[in-house]
Amino acid sequence: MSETVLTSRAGSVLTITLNRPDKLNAFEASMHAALREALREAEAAHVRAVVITGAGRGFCVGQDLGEFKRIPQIGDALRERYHPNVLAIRALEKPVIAAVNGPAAGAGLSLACVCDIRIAAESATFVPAFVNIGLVPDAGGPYFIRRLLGTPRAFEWMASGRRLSSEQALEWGLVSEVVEDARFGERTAELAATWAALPTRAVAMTKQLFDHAERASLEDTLRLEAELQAAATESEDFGEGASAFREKRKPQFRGR
Ligand code: LHQ
Repeated sequence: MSETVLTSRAGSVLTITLNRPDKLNAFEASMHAALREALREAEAAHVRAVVITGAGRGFCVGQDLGEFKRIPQIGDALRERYHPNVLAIRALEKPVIAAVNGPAAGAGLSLACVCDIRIAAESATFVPAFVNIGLVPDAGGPYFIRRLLGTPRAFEWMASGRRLSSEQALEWGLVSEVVEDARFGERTAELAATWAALPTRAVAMTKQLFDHAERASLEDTLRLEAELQAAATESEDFGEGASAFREKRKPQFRGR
């Protein structure tokens, strides 16, 4: 694994750390393949929750602007480098938590918004950045930021490029929680462990249902809901959940 992306595991939680701290973890070519490899590692059955975070004081500030001029075809760079990881995060059958420890800008902001859950350190900032250099949002941002905020707010923010504080991000529902910087690592680990203890297949199928509902009719959503509920009832975790309810005890889910 390239050292621009690190992975570490604690119990059932895999943490993926973007690791170019002197550039606030801006994306350069090799990082995409390394992130793809880390996301493959996350597919293992023993991984039940994934955290994506940044090394040092940044989360990720998007495309490395130093490398930008050496990219011959921007469209191809998006299609070949960025898009596969957007799709891999959505296809991952477990919750993916963006632990936004510092500035999230451009495609780094998009990356946070592609994830299932966002938690922010108090000092984190959210910067659309694209328009500030005459570009349009990319790397999944238009889809996921609009989905999170609704069109009027998403458009006003993305097209004006202004920096959002963690407090404003919480107020807007862009993040679910803001934590003081000193406690951020500890709280992220605690939150990830909570997600990892849930019935992973039910969480994954909920993710699938919600993604599907974005672009499907009511009839199609009802069809998929019935199909996935039938699959959920066959999971070991459903057996455990139902038994634990009857026996008035806390369920011990195993993610299968
Ligand atoms: C950086 C970067 C950076 C390199 C900070 N690159 N070094 C486009 C085209 C192609 C394909 C795919 O996608 C895209 C989409 C994009 O992602 S376009 C948007 C690219 N990102 C930006 O435009 C963000 C630019 N950065 C900033 O506006 C600021 O750095 C923010 C507001 C994020 C943080 O500000 P500060 O906390 O004040 O930090 P800083 O500006 O002092 O940055 C620290 C260092 O990181 C600094 O290097 P230095 O050697 O001077 O210490 C920056 O040059 C470097 N850095 N962003 N994207």
